[in-house]
Amino acid sequence: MVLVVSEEVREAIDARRPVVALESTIIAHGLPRPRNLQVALELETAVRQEGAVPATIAVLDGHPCVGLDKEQLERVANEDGIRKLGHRDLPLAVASGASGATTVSATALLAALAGVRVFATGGLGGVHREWTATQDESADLGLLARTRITVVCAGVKSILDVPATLQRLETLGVAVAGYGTGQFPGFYLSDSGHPVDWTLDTPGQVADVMRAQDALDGPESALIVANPVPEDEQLDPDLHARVLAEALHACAQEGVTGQAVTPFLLDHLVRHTDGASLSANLAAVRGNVRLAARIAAAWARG
Ligand code: PSU
Ligand code: MN
Repeated sequence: MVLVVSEEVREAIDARRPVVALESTIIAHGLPRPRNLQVALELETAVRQEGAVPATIAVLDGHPCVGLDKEQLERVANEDGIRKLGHRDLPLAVASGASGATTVSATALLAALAGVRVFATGGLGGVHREWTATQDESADLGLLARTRITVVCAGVKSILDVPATLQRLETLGVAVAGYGTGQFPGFYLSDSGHPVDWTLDTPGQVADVMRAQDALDGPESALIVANPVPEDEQLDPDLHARVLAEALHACAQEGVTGQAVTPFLLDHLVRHTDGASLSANLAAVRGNVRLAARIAAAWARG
């Protein structure tokens, strides 16, 4: 097996103790330095406070690592030229000895291979606006359609076409439930304005759905637990609408495409909201990480 699983994570998996996978693209490409390293450490601490073991995932020198020590986290946060790796990039990075941060798609795949069932992130990738022209749909969606993982997120990034993304998830057969809400969350915003068909209210209920997924023995698809950022920590909706429109305009003007689109838009929002988008993003991720740890505990209790 090419995976390098840290001793702590390996022991927790073997003993069926709760483990939460964390992605690294948000650290390397989604948050500004030096805040990104503090956040990476803070998220790991939050998982531990809830009684679970954090397993941050990245590829270092061609090794897909599940569970990073502090030095490895520092590399992800600070190394210049660290790549952004979707799942399709993994064999290329492994064979060439490259280092890169893993997106939701690559993290979910590596977590599932390692035997980690619960994963927390900020917002999923999805269908971009103007997708009919650009064909830009995050590989996150296709991967979640064929990977048995539970991903806790604050919905999909609001820079995307949210209704088109929800439709794609339906078409792909990926289960989606709001956590404590009948509305799909809007990443920086508590409510995207679009409803969900299912609501779950406790970690135990989420674990029951995971067990039902396994019992049904259907396609190896994921479960998305959409957990809203608390309303008092969300980005002001008017500010969000205004700055997002500017960001999308700037992205088109500068001809940004492909993998660079998401980091460009997130960075634009941080700089033009005086950091308010960063605060909302962090509040969302923190809440997701804590909920994921509680779900992992309910799952481990069997
Ligand atoms: N959530 C965040 N910040 C991020 C991302 C998610 O709060 O930076 C990353 C995730 O790794 C996600 C990726 O998989 O953005 C999507 O990128 P793309 O649209 O290029 O697939
Ligand atoms: Mn994309």
